Amino acid sequence: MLSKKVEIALNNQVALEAYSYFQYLAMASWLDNNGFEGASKFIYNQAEEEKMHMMKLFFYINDAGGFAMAPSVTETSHDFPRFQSLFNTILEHEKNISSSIHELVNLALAEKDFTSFNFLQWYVSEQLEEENLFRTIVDKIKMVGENTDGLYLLDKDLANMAATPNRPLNSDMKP
Ligand code: OFO
Repeated sequence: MLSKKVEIALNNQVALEAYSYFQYLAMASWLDNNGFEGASKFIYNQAEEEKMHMMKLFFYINDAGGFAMAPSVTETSHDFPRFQSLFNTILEHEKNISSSIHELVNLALAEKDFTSFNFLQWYVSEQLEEENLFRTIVDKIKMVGENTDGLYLLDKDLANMAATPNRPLNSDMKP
C-alpha cells in the first residue's frame, strides 16, 4: 500500500512524463515542418517512450493500492528558435526528469516503501540512458555547428537511429 506522500509524488511524476510526451510531440512536429525529417522521426519515437514511461507509472500506482490520476497538460511550447537549441532544451529537460526520479527514490526510502524503491530503479537506469543519448547528440551538434552539410548528415544519422531503436517500445508495460 502506498503512503499518501508517495502516491502524490508518483502522480506528479505521471504528470511530468505526460508533459514530456506532449512536449516531444510538439518538437517532432516542429522538426518535421522545418526540414529535419530524420530528427523528427527520432523525436516522435522519444515521445512514444515518454508515453510508455507515463503508463508504466500509471499502472503501478493502481497496482500498489493507490489512485492513478490522469494529468492535464498545459504550457507545451510549439515554436523553437533553432534545431540546435531544441536539442539543448531536451537535454536540460532530461536532467530535470532525472532529478525528479532521484527525489522520488529518496522519498520511497524515507517512507520505507521498498516496493516503490525497487520499481523506481528501472527509471534510474532509463534516465542514465536517456541523458547519455541526448548528451551525445548535443555534442555532435556542437561539432557540426552551422555547417549545413553536417546538419544534413546528422539528420540522416537520427533517421537511422529512429529506424533501429535500441530497445522495444512499450516493453515491460501492461497491455
Ligand atoms: Fe525521458 O524521461 Fe521519461 O522518465
